[in-house]
Amino acid sequence: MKNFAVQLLLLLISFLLNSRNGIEASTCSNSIDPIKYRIPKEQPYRTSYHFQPPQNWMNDPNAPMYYKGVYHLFYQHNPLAATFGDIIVWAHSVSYDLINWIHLNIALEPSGPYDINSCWSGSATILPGEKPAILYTGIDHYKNEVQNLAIPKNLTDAFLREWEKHPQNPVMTPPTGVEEDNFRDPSTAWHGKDGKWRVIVGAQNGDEGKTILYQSEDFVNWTVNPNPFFATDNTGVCECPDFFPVYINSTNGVDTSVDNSSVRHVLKISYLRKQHDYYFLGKYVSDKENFVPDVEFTGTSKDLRFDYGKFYASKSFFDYAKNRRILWGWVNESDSTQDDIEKGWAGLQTIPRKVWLDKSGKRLMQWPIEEIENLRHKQISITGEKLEGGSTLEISGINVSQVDVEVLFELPELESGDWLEDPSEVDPQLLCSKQHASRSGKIGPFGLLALASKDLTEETAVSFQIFRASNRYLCLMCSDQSRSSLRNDLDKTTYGTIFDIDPNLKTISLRTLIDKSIIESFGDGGKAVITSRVYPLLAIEKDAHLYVFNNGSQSVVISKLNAWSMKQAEIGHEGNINCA
Ligand code: DQQ
Repeated sequence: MKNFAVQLLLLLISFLLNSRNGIEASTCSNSIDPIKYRIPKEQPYRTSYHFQPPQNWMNDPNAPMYYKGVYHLFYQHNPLAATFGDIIVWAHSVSYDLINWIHLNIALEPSGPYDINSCWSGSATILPGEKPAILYTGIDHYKNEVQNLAIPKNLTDAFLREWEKHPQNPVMTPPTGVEEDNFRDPSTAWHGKDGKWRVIVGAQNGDEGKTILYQSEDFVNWTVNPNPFFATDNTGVCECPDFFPVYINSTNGVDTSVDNSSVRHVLKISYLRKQHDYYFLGKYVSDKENFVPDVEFTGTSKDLRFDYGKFYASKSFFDYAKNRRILWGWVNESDSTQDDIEKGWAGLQTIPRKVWLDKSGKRLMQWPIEEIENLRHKQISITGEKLEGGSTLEISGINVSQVDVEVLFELPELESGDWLEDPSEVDPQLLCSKQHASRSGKIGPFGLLALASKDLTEETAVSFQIFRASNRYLCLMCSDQSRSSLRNDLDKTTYGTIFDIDPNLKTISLRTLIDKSIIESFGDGGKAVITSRVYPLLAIEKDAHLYVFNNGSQSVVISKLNAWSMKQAEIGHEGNINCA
């Protein structure tokens, strides 16, 4: 009965959303026939407000864009199974607010010799005259990687449902010095001062990872630049490069083509060997057509990452409706392939994040988009509560298995923090995993115990610990999965990062978005982010608990805490992604 009501609601939503555009729902017209919808009934780990396909496998976010009032998200999808497959397609969903979605028909699927073995990742660019174009990687009939162009069939369709592949495909083939099976993931293009388009493509030659720059006047005929745009030794392939400007003095976003003295540039690389997304702040030297990072890649924990947890193949876009740059990232599962097959799905996207340059100019800041706050309903607040060393405080009265919690901790004198001899030698992930959050330091660890069972045999501790070193203070932020589940057959890697804090800091904030099996935590206003996947056995649904804790010997004060149960996002379906 309940299921029927939900289905009815989804149909109604889909109808209402479609009728806003005067468009009829399309039928199952694509040639790939997905298996019948078969998500099992019991789904304690399926999220309620994160983006997920109706079923089966999802990895990279592709070509996110805002176009004429509608947000688009395409994604790498195996329509046939909950595992990565031999044939990967571009699935497509649309939204008016980046939170509630309508799933549409598959947008790109193998069809020609240039993509017959899969349509891999790529990006969108909006060309003059408000014409979106997609560049994507095709796995061709030789299993080589080539770049292809697709444009919407009908620009008057607000959902841009159908895409036409260009007759000149492929528009880029592996150039000299690039391995034929390691040439992929074209970025969003930018327009140079000479009126030509530029785009970068990820590549590999032996151990060298690089991004290759192409130029074009018409977006169809592309010329390769002989020198790499950016290269790193001993890294292997650069996947999903993302290149964009950020304002020096504003949190607003800026269009990808802007290049003047008010901006700096960011290059993000997903290094396959590391399975992490690293970003570099630096200078775009347009006359040499290369990128010079402020700080070289070291391959250590000192390199800057968007997220120090599970997060990969991210992609940003400029949302000109709200003048902000938004970042999406793929969050893989931490359970087994067999679990994924049984669940009927695998892969999430993070809550879209606004990204901007920190005042220091040395790192990016990230924050969940404001629209997510529309899902907040029942609220619990605490102010001015002292947390003695060794104490915990339960946050109850709301549904804490899908919750948005913001805490501001008042700190004791930073001078009383633990001493760190040589911060440059610290591996924060190792430090977080060597000592469980139950260890006692001086200022911390303190933070949240998320998705915890009543008896605390299951808990994921998201914590801060303050350290002092000569002439500086630092905060270690950890997300400790070691006790996240009574199950042992899970990837329970503990994540961590360490960052400098202001010597006059009096308070530090932690915002955590918990949604069944994902915990996304934003430390110090978005300076450091850690995403974890957890699958508790006991701490599910009504049996999940949330605590604030302090294991430091010094007290901290909960200066302000607000936690909201989160409503379920509304998901509509149209097309064959959910038809059988
Ligand atoms: N995923 C895609 C590739 C990309 C990789 C294939 C990154 O295009 O390099 O699904 O996760």
